[in-house]
Amino acid sequence: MNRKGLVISRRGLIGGLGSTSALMLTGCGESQPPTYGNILRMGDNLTYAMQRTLLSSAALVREYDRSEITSMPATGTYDPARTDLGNHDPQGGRDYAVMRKGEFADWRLVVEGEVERPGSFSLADLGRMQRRTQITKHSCEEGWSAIAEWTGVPLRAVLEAVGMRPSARYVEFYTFDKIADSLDMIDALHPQTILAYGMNGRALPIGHGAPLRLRTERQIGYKSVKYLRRIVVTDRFNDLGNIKSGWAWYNGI
Ligand SMILES: Nc1nc2c(c(=O)[nH]1)N[C@H]1C(S)=C(S)[C@@H](COP(=O)(O)O)O[C@H]1N2
Ligand SMILES: [Mo]
Repeated sequence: MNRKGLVISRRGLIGGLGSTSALMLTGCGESQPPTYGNILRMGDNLTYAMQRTLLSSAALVREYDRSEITSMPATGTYDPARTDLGNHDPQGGRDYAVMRKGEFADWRLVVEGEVERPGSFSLADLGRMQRRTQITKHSCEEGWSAIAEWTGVPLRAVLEAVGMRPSARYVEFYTFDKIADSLDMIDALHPQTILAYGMNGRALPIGHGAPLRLRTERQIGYKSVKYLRRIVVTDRFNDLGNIKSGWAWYNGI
């Protein structure tokens, strides 16, 4: 479904429920995204308020059957070591090349910030934690979508392992390319938000974000950040670049 269709159908829904303002008030704690007030990001306001008000924060996206899995292109950065792709980061690219050579045995996911026990996790560490497999549809802002099976550890389990402080409000994701992004706690703790190390029953391929990527199933494709290396829990919202470049911080589907 395209964004326009989505907005129209939600308007229709609101009309059916009565007054928009009454509806907004019921969800007031969560009705404004952190980008509120940025005129370029007024769309965030609308979609965030609508989704947070109309959907329960625990609502699951649809999961599919194995038989419905489709092919999926590897897009954006599909190899952080390649210097000719968008979002290339020279140091990240070099680090990535070294770790890939060692089949990611030396790769660690660093988790720090507003947590009691900052630390790092190897792939083996993550593999020993709670595991979730889900077959979901990925929708890219460029208009394509694909269905794939993802296996990984719920982000919630990793955050619980390091012990979030009461001040924790956002989770930031840093990668081997220039991409960085963040989630609020509603999406970070959602049961289908996982750190995936497997795709379609095999190790996550390089093109799709090896060794570890985020799956943010309730938002558009670019929020499923690939090539993770560091997670920072913060007590405030930071614009990590996407908003400055004109991409919505919140883009629910
Ligand atoms: N680190 C990183 N993550 C990224 C991107 C990227 O270029 N770099 N592209 C995003 C976009 S726009 C999409 S649609 C998906 C594509 O995932 P895929 O390559 O597995 O299809 O990854 C997202 N995550
Ligand atoms: Mo995308």
